[in-house]
Amino acid sequence: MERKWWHDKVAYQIYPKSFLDANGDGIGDLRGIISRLDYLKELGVDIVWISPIYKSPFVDQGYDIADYQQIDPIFGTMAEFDELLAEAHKRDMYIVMDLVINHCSDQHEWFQKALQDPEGEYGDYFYFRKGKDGQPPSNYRSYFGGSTWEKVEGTEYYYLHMFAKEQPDLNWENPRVLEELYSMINWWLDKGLDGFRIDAIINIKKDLEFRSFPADGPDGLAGCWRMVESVDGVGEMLEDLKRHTFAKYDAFTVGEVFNMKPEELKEFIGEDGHFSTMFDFSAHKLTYGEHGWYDSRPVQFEDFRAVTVRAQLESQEIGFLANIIENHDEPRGVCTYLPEELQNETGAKLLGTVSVLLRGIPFIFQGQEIGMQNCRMASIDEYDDISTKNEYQLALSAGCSVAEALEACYHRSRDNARTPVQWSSEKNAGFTFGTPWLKVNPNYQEINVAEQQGREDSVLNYYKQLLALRKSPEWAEVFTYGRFVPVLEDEENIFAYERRGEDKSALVVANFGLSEREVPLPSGAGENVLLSNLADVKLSGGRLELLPGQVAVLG
Ligand code: TEU
Ligand code: CA
Repeated sequence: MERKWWHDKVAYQIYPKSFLDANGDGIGDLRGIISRLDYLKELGVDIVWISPIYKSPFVDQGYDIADYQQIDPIFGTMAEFDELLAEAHKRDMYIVMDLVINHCSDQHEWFQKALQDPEGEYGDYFYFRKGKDGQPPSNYRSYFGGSTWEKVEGTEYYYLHMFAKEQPDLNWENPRVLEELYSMINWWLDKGLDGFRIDAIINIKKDLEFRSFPADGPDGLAGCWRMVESVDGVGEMLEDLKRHTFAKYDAFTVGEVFNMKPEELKEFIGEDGHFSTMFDFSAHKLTYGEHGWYDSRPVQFEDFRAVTVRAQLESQEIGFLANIIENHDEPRGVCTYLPEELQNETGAKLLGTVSVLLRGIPFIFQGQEIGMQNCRMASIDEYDDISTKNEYQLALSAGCSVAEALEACYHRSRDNARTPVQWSSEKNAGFTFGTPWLKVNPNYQEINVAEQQGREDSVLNYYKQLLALRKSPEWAEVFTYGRFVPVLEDEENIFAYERRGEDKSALVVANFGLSEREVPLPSGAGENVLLSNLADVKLSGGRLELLPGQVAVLG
């Protein structure tokens, strides 16, 4: 496998509104990010992905872009962005922005012009279609609920939006749209940007017949992903995109790809794949309910292990996956993948170790490094997220009580990851001296950066050791290129794997159970303890004893 500059890097996701507010308006900003670059460097981070900071009306928190070449004033200025880029590069760090090009905001100039004349030049930048017998062109349900088709008042036309109605889908069949998007992307890369995280990209290829599907819910609609899954040709679009942009700059790209067919992995992340890497969402998919959040079930350990192992085995001959336990669309990993008894510092370290040492590019979401947790809200009014509001209503109309619907939000809401980063035990967790745009998790008195910086056995200090181990001259080769070999697969509640390099290997053994365990060491395993989340690792006669929630890395 040809070596690439990003293979051995560690990435960190910043959700800018909630990272750090420097000017007291309650919203995180570029100044805040710049002031914490040293913190990230010290943690061991190389690549920083920043969720959208472009000009936006924030209907979907910046994933609705009104101008791709401007920084939204709530975050700062283009000069501050340039400063951020320069400061990152000075520290040998890389900046990756979010590329949201399946759709834009309804406030974008293109869409405003299109609305004035759906049959004109700009109408063709989007998907305007006439309705059928007073009904929308098809029965698709958008990802955020309701029809994907919004009527343009005073005309016969509807436009397509796979997400909110304020996020009209861009017409990727129109060469002028591609020209505009490619030149915008290259404009950022010319500035020195190091790459992109590419949003919802699998949706760009539509079946232009827009056929209806059998309804799959009480609303009489069918999930719009059905249309995406039933059409070929996204690969050609992605190749064209890459050839005209990223490839020319050796940029790093990470795709947000749902609904890919397993046999397409090589096409997506192989040596000449569409992207450098893409997220492994297989564990996250275990949280899906049949109809929505309200009927989702807790993740079972065996399933978590099985899907993670499968993704590792399927990808390792092909390329690199991006490994996550949480992001801005997911609840906190500690609350999702661990039993309640382990939703603590021990558990945060356990989960972090298992995720970070997998084969692939580790992505850490802000706050994960201190073990931040889901946040209870007193009512739906305390939530901000558009998707949460939709799922809440869905739960109520399915017959859930208010308490049940709120409980579902507590487990699944995207806002669980979006509460402000807990920097200290001061007012508002040190996130802002103003009023935070979203509630601060009340547990900030116990869980915060400042406290953890001052305590040797904190989650934060553990993450530093973990990343340092992964990148150490001694072990970087093994953890970057070593094969992933699952071991001890018959042991209940044990997640264990080897990373097998050319001339040495490391072994990760994690006890996700609540009782003490003794397991045999696989033959040939090294007996030096490289890292553990609990002080004592008992190792003798080829057997390893693990306390509940304990993980040990041997080499
Ligand atoms: O997400 C795409 C996506 O399909 C999932 O977000 C999912 O449908 C959603 O989380 C339902 O809970 C990306 C971004 O990550 C997300 O934040 C945006 O809202 C979305 O695209 C639209 O741009
Ligand atoms: Ca601010």
